[in-house]
Amino acid sequence: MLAMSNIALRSWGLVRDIKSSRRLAKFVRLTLRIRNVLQTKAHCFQPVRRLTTGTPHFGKLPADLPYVTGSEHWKRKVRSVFKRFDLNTDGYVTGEDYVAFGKRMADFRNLDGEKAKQIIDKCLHTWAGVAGNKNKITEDDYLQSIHSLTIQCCFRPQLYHGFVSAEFGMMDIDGDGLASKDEHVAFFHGMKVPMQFSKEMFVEMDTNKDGLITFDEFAEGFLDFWFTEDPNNKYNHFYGPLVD
Ligand SMILES: [Ca+2]
Ligand SMILES: [Ca+2]
Repeated sequence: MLAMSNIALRSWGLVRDIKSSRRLAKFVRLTLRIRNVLQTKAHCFQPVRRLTTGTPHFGKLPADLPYVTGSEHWKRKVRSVFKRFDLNTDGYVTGEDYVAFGKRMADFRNLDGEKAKQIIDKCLHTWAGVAGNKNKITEDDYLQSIHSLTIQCCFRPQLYHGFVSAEFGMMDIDGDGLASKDEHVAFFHGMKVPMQFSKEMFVEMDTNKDGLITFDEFAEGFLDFWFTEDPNNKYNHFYGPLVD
């Protein structure tokens, strides 16, 4: 699983050549809709069973999600995430920011030693997938790279094994396959988002109202945040309130 995640994360890679992605995107834009029709769900759907507590059941599959036009609202969401993870507010997202994010989560849960290290390691694992061979990412790079990736047909089927799993893994601090309210608060605290916003988003994400967030529920919110452009989507605050 880890190897699969690493492969998928590298392929998500915000680090890859943006110019190449743009050239590819011109071709992909023409073929994406055709491919989405031709792809069966069985081909696209590769659930991360280790992270689920029952039969995986996603409301939407990555290939079902609409083409991302890159609207102003969508850009605002992406810029908001960038600012959340630029914890030292120096204008770059770096490994240092992800370490700080992990430390903030560990401190919030009063964890130190090996347990804190495990959290930070998971954050650095996610950073490695984001960064690839770069050591820092600007806001514009982040925006352009993510948009290029969202319109690549080969990227969507890999999502569950890559970024969704990695981000859920960061939130699921104790690794039991579920995100509790406390873990969600810690995740928001890691990004310097006040607790009240965690409570509001948790209610939205916990669709079966059992007080826990499954991988399925997390994935639904994640996919809606990154692949939809509705200003009224209930997951717009998936990473806290949007910045101006
Ligand atoms: Ca930074
Ligand atoms: Ca957990």
